[in-house]
Amino acid sequence: MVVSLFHGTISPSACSAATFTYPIIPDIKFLSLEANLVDNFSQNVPVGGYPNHGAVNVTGARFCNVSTIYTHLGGNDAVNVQVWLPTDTWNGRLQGIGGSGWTGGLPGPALPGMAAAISEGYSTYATDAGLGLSADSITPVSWALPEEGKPNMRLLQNLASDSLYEGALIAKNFTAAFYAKPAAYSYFSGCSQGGRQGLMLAQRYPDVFDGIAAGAPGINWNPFVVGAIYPNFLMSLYGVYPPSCEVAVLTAAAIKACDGLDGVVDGIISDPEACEFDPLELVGTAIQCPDFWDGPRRANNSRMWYGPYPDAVLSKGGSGVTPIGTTCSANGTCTMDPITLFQEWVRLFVLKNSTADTSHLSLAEYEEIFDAAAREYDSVIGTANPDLSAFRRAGGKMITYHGLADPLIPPRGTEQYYKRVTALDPKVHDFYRLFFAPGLAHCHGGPGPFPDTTFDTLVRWVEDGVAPETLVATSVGTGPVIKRPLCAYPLKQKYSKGTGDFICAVPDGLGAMASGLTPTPVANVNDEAGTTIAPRLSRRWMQDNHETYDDAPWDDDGDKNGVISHTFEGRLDNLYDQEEQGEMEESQALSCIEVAGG
Ligand SMILES: [Ca+2]
Repeated sequence: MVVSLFHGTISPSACSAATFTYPIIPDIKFLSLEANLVDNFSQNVPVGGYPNHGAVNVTGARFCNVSTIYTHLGGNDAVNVQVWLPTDTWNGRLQGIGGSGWTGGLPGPALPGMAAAISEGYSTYATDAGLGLSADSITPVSWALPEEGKPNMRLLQNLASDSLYEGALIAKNFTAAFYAKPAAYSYFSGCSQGGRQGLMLAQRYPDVFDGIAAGAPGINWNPFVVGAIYPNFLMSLYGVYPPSCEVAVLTAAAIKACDGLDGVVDGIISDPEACEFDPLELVGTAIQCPDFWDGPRRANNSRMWYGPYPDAVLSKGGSGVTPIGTTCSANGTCTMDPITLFQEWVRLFVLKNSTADTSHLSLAEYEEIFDAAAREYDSVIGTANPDLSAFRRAGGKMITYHGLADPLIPPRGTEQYYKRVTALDPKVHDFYRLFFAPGLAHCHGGPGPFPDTTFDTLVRWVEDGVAPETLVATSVGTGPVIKRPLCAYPLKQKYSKGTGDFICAVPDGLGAMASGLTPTPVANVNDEAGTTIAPRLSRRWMQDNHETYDDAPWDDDGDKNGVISHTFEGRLDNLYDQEEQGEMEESQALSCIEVAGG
């Protein structure tokens, strides 16, 4: 719980439409406003309901629910925004809650998060982006294609970007009116679609929020979405529809093969990059899973996008969100359950045809869809602009975490984006940090620890200037509680055999040289009792791994103690693995190597 920056209570009678005035936003016409006092409100918000936080039990909350509807001039849309304002416990801050799946926030996904936010004293808001209060989070079919051949670009643009700025302005305006004082700090919190919204805010509306928590972000929209139907494409291409038990066996075999690579067998692959499990050794040639893990490739074998890491659960999940979904009859015949969440993007937006059959594509057709999606929609919803300089200048801070066992949004896409941001701004860690979460599924779930401290860590960064070296994460579920610190990328979790501790270590190779982060080992918390063991120097890790200090060229601060005391000012940044990046970045990397050599 944060320190309150507002003291006093607001009379319930202030919860009246007369209290609020509309902000001036170009090209917008407000249609209605309602203010209703909600009293004695209770809700049990589980993990996942309040993005970037843990579970919260809301009891007896009182707040003013301000609902407004506006339209874009000539847009023929109706955007719903709800702003919730606690009457007695406002902490002086605003926390916007993002959406998930195909929704902007309202009606469903944001409501638990809003409830939890008011219980912690935040004023909060969410938008439906104009998609309608009955919009489905798994499919955009209710709004995407009102007329064959003509996707609803107004609503797509609302979802992609416009509603983010507008909703924030409305929420700030209503907050200031209700308390007769503007919010001292404004935050945005989301995961998945909500994570993408956070990145879009940083990229396009850089001065709206002081802090953004953007988990497992659906950025790189076109390659990731079209890439996500690749398993469906492969299944139909090869005519192989593996039952879920078969896929589960593959996943389990991959975990078994690679679990120990991080130094401890605990069911979690902390270093999936090192995992070279080959399922063909196990099951024969009919299974195409290695292609899927690798991600889609063109006919000439060049990479289109990334697949998930091998410990991602592919065969189970809700209807329409399972990467390798099949339904099998009693006689053993299996058919495909398409991953609706992403197939509809192809059908309704890329092909613009509500009856298009995407179940039997050739590789050439798949490539054309992939390229067409990028051509037409990257500028709308790509959310991959690496230039965050305006966000930095505005003083913003941002944290992204991403589960390494995410089956829906490949963490390697987020890593690639972060590398691209770093290439433009070697000191990105000053304002934007990325934390990978081993064993964590999409946003939450899975055996790996979940960083329920993300949002509060962000608040400390924004308000107290405490930049997070690690994110404390705790597993959720039925097994023993595992608590581990997640490491700021490019540092990696590494298990130290000598002590039984996980530390944040510089990965092999030159990648971390200019990270700007000190690879100070962090506490082990492998945790029955929650005991925290004192941090120790990374010297220890290096000794354990039989490396000499001379092998640590990044440790150039004079004492060769394995600790970077200052950064290289970014001159080595582009020595990252450039394999999958474009020509421009390769040439940048070459010039950087020359600088380093000189
Ligand atoms: Ca392990």
